[in-house]
Amino acid sequence: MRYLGNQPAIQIEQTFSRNRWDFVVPGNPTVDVNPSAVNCTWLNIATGEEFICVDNTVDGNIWRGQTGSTITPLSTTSLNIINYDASEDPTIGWTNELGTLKRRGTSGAPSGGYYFYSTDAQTIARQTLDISAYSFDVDFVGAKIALQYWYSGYSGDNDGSQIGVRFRDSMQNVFTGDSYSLLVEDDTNTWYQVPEYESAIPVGARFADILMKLTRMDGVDNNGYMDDITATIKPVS
Ligand SMILES: [Ca+2]
Ligand SMILES: [Ca+2]
Ligand SMILES: [Ca+2]
Repeated sequence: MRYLGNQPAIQIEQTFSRNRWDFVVPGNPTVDVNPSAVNCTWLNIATGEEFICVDNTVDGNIWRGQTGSTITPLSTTSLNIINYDASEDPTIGWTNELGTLKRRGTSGAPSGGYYFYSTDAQTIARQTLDISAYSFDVDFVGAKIALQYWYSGYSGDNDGSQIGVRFRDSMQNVFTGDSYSLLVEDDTNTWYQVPEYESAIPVGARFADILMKLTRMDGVDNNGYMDDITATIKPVS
């Protein structure tokens, strides 16, 4: 490259004039930039993409990029977990990773006629959810997954249950380890809903493995009863 006088400096001055953009940053805007007015502009100097603020609601501002991308507050979205078909068959939608997931009928289940249990020392069953629809939020804004379920147990033992998650990339390659909620168990033959177990979704994640984990501590049956598992995508706040 040849440098003639101060031409390169002038060129940079003209290209990245701060009179033209309100924000000049090597990255995309986020929903908590909180510009003073709509129509504030943003230049991502890493990609060259320009953005304009179309809504400056505090911590919920919306930006539109020149390539059509939109940075907007992620609304909470429930994912479809296939665990309650008409028969609540544990072989539908779930893949055993350890042991064998089974069902047991009871009038006391939180919903339907059955809940999950097993007869193994430990059972882990997986259901893989496609979260690629949230890739923009996952990669540029920040998103988390919240898992919840109902649990119960047998009064004569300490068997318990956990809900977990691991993430996969676009090729379904696993690229994070498993993480689980704390083990819970019941001695009153009552059904309780666990608090939501939240996990940040790492950049690049396109699939989430939802993991049911039942652990036997006593007896022959694995009485870490589980039912009504839900998964929700939420914005990181
Ligand atoms: Ca049920
Ligand atoms: Ca118990
Ligand atoms: Ca048991």
